[in-house]
Amino acid sequence: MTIGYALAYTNIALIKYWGKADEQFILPMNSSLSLTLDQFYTKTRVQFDPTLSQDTFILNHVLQTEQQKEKVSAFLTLVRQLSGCPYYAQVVSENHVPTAAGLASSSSGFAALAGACSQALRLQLSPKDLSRLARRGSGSACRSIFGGFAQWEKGDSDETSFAFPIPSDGWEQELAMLFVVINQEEKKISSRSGMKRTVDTSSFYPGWLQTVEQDIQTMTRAIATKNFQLLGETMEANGLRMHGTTLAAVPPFTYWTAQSMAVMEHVQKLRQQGILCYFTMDAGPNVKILVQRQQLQAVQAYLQQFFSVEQLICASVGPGIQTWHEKEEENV
Ligand code: 2P0
Repeated sequence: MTIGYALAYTNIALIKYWGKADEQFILPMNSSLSLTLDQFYTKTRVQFDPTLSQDTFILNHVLQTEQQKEKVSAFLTLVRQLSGCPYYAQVVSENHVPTAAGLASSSSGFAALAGACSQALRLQLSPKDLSRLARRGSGSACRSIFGGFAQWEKGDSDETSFAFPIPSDGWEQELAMLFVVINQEEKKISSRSGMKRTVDTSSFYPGWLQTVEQDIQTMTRAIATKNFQLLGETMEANGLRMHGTTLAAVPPFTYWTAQSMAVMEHVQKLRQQGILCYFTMDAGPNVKILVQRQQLQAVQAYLQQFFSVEQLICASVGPGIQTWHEKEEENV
């Protein structure tokens, strides 16, 4: 059987995906918009094999337990249903992302898994259909099929919910994202359960839905006109609103820590000094700062007063998914 490979990069949402309209198909409540980065990626090898009696998943050289491979097995079951291939698979992944630290490993992980499966089974999917498939593993993964800016149009069905690239004429190369890594531990409330609790119980959630599609339009305009200030202000406000919804969930929760808030204050101080930079956060305490490359050094120098060099990871814009296959000896 053919061996499929894929390499996919993580993306960070500038306009967040927060809430599912359909949990089985992973259809989101709102559209989202992201930037794919070059520093964190997943490389995955998949081989469907008639001699296997179960799926196996090796992540960073460690064989995963039943519980650890649950989402991957569910995804492989879906691929078997869609393709008609009856065989179990061996999945080997190298994750160059601090796993589950809020640095979006599921986006690159499931994009790479979808890409490697499609190569292993020679599915010859279009980028749109690969995006739809990746979405079934993890919502944010549908955006990691593309480099640069990507928008996930929420759609209202499996066919109409997928990501597409937003051309920006190379402007994205002038941007950088600085990660302030506060905590690399597994997050206490996964994004999946956090967003579900928020949709089900937060009285602030309707406010989120009222404003997010407007944020997408503003962000699209900021990209089209290369307006960094508008892009940054819209990103920061959208992220704050997403995190606001968790405070009204029942029971309430937050991904912020005192250190996250300290970073937000640093960003505000930098802006007061005339350095344009903006923050966003995902389902964890780490803070990501968007800045134009010409001001990156100034932001780094400032933050190095408070954080170690290891805590400050700088990323540039990254490419879309790469996939390929290798034909094995036909001995089965
Ligand atoms: C995002 N997040 O747009 C948002 C912002 C976290 C906060 O997508 O349940 O791992 O697998 O579809 O994609 C993280 O959630 O969730 C995420 P599932 P996913 O990046």
